[in-house]
Amino acid sequence: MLPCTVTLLLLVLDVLTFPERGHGLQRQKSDWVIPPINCPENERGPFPKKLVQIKSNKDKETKVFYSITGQGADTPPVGIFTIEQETGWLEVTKPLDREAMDKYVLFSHAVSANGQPVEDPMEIIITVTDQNDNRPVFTKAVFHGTVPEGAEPGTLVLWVKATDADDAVSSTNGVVAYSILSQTPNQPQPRMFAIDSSTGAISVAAVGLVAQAVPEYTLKIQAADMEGSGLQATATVLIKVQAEGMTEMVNGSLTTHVLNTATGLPAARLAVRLAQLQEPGLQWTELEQRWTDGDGRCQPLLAPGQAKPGTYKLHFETGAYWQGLGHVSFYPFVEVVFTITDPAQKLHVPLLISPYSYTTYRGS
Ligand SMILES: [Ca+2]
Ligand SMILES: [Ca+2]
Repeated sequence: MLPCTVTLLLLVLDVLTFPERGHGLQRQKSDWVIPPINCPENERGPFPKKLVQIKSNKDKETKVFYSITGQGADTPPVGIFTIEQETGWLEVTKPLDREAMDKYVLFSHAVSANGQPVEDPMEIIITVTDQNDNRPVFTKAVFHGTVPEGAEPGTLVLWVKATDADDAVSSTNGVVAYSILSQTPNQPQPRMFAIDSSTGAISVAAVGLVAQAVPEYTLKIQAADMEGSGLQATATVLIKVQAEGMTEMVNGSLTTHVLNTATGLPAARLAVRLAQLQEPGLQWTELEQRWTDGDGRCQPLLAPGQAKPGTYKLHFETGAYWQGLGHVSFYPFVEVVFTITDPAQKLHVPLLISPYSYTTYRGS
């Protein structure tokens, strides 16, 4: 004897049959699962192209006419899917674009010659399967970073990012892997920096960063989808090597300094990043990155005339700083969010830190 929770919906070959109404039993929705119909994007014609044949077993008793409603049928985008009313063949009429719409929910209907429904409407889900038709796109053509000279291997310099519109969940078409293609100059050795292939974090790979010898490195980097074996994009990374104690205190419209209150000394070699809240969608966009020098100061984060009214954020990598001194900090980082209303006014945002506290104030 069959258990009463038997799946009543059948997908045999290319035929999708309306679920039978239970013989006096109340049908429970959980009893039947509609298999999604897969349709690859960018299909070549000729169109219309058959996807699946919808069938009602009532066709043994009466002539059945089929129709569909829903997304892609009678609601926008209208007319992508049609059904042959007498045969029940569901067809796609044009190439699909998964990146525009990855799923369509339709209902199929079956009526007799006098227009009376002979079945309950059946939900049909069409899943658009991915093709690798988008290459990765770097969020910037040129990324800028700064590193203090003498920085130890492992020191984080900056992050790069590339996006890919393809499917990164059920395929690797949208999974980007990063690599460094070249470094100029190749001194003191060719691999001064390394990139994390999955996160895009660029860090110091070798000792020997000396500002006087090489004040700036140019890296050519690559992002490739399919985890590195697919379509490619390239970008440039400029990394300034900041000389020890050489920060010019030119007048800027936004400056900072960091003081270690546990020792009373300036906090040197602490990474500071400036971001601004920008449209679209009010996201934090990183503007600048600096390292504090031996005086706990860095080059102005905004040069005179560069400031615009808006909301800004200074991100201080205090956790890594304390870790470098052999301490554990309660705060993995410190972020100070502030508004600039008068761009002409000089703004100084100092930070005083210990492993267990921090203080900031508006200076000038
Ligand atoms: Ca892709
Ligand atoms: Ca695609």
